[in-house]
Amino acid sequence: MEKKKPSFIIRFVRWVIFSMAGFLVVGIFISFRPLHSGHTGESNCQNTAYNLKNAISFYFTEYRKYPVPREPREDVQLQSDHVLMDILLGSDPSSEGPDALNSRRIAFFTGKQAKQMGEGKYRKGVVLGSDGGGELWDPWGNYYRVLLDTNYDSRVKKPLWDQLTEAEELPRSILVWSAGPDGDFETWKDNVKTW
Ligand SMILES: [Ca+2]
Ligand SMILES: [Ca+2]
Repeated sequence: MEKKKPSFIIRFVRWVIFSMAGFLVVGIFISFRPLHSGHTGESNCQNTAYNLKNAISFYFTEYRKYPVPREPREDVQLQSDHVLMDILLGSDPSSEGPDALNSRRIAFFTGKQAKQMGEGKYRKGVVLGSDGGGELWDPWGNYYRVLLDTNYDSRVKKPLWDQLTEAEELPRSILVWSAGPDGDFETWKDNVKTW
């Protein structure tokens, strides 16, 4: 006896069910696919480095100087620890005295809260203290480094690890960089920088 062919409706319903199952499998695969953490970390790091640079620019616009205790004769290198960040977060401990560096207590920098890494380290954001001061950490548990044109000649020495150009000086006023995923400032290929 000849086998009866399934009707068009049944074939259509089967086709719809198989297609939906296919989409479901693809959707599950995409949603559970691990994110490339290195890449997302680098773009977060780049954005944060520019935010820090902009915060220092806003500070300069407000106070017509850089956030350092005394005007040095040389350019000054800092890192995103309490010394710099307390000032930029509007919580400078000397804000009342004559040496105040942010007497208007303006928060020039705002950022997401950092995540704990253990051993006193944090990553990807700001750790606020009880006094409102804080520290800024990169996505791999290190501070950002900052070089400021505090002798006001509109240029800064290029960090030695940067081998992309032969120039010894850069026509910049503020440099911000991170050691990158390997946590080593000397290995320049993975470093994240604002110039
Ligand atoms: Ca300079
Ligand atoms: Ca590095």
